[in-house]
Amino acid sequence: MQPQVDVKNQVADLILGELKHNAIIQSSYVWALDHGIPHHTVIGVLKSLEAKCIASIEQKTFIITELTQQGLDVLQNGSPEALLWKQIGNRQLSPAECSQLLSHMKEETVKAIISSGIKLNYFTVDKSSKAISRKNQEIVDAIREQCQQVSCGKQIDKKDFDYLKRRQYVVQKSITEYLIKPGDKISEYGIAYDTDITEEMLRSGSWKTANFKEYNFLAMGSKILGGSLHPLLKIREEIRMIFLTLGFEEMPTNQFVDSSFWNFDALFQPQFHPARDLHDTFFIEDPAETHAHPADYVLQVKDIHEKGGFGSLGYRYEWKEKESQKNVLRTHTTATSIRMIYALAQEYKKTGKFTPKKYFSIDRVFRNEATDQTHLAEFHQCEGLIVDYNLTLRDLIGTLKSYYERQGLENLQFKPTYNPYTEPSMEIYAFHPKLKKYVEIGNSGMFRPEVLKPAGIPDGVRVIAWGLSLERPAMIKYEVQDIRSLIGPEVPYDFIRSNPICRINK
Ligand code: FB9
Repeated sequence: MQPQVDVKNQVADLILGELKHNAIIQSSYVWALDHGIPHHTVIGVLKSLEAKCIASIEQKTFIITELTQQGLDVLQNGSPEALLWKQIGNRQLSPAECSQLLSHMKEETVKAIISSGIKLNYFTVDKSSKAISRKNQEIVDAIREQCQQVSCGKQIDKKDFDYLKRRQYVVQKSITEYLIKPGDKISEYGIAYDTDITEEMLRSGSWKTANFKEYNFLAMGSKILGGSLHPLLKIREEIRMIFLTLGFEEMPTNQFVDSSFWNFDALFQPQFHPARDLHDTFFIEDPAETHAHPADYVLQVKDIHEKGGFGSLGYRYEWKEKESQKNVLRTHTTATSIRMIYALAQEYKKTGKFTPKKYFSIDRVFRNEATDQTHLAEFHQCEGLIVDYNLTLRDLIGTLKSYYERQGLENLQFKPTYNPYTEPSMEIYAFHPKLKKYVEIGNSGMFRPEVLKPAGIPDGVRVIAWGLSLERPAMIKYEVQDIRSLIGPEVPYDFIRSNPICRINK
């Protein structure tokens, strides 16, 4: 194994040799690929050459698209739909037999593959027996062909590309690279200077002919680096202070895994809602289920979904307790909000006294979404809620004005929207002075009786709530275009070290 110093010197020699002839290297990333040297090694050498003014570098960012391991499997073996089509042959198989053929996959995944294969005209389903068979004796594996095109760097239709991203066959990465030019002192590279006068030099007198590097009185001392707060943590502290100043109590949200009961069912989100699908939610394999839910609450929730009540018609479908027991990575901190609301109702049941409350939470939530410039599979949700008697939409709007003005946002505009657990629901907009345009700054609503009544909240008590993220304000505040330059393994250290303190209302 060659010592690191030798490798770095060799890389430096190669780079400077090229600079002395071509005067510029456009892309450190391409140069590293052409020379078979890890890009991070080249960057390390460039930083060292830049510090000595031997090279001058300019940072650039670009996006590359690659196949994931699943995408490479599809490229090698074909899409799951095409594999199932091959294995079915001329038989008619039940969904359970198809699951056996794809036994390494989860039941939900096989279901999704069958439905996708039907859409692609690979399969046909017998209406009475539900048996699955081939629709055509020949098929074109379109998903595999699209993966092939992506792997060759070819553009494909955006709709197809987004579908490959949703299936997690392709991933886009933001690459930070450097344009390299000769530095002011490139001519000094390679000259061996004596930098210290040693005892041996003084005794032997060799100091008289030594080649000392001239003393640079203007040299800055090496930067003393202390710790730096990540911009998200700065924004989080600002938002936390706003809630605390407004008299809100922080909820205990340190629970990333929750049951579907708390994350969806107790919030009146029907079990057939697409957001509960595998493509939108991360399901936990182990432990896969939670069974400890309050029995009477489960019955109340079952009833409200199936038959309605309290003036609601419900969704009139067969609600399955098994579905509510599946563990998920929570998709919103509202899973904790409903737990807090339920606890208040339990306290009321015990004491006959209801205590109004103001709660907030700021914590990570997870959604099985394709990542792109503005979305990751996880983000931070900030949520505020007030539980009190006779709250109205006017109280919600007034509370939102009090909250957002502390974020420097005024003249709020509201647009009706839909949330399964609130009615009415409103998207919130404000004119952003820096961006000079209206920006969506959150979502809000009044909790429905179908959520509050099964939880045991007494008549007359209502809940108003709203939510926003940390990432969006942080991206606007720190002028970040790509969210992957704000969070994740590709965030440059300098970005974290150099960003200013955060005054969220400035
Ligand atoms: O944060 C968002 N926008 C925002 C917020 C502050 C801000 O400050 C600037 C410095 C001045 C700027 C922008 N949004 C919510 C709106 C959009 O960015 C949206 O496209 C993305 N949303 C996220 C969810 O996306 C999957 C932001 C996130 C979000 C959305 C809704 C809620 C929470 C977070 C909620 C809720 C809710 C509703 C009713 C009851 C309880 C909770």
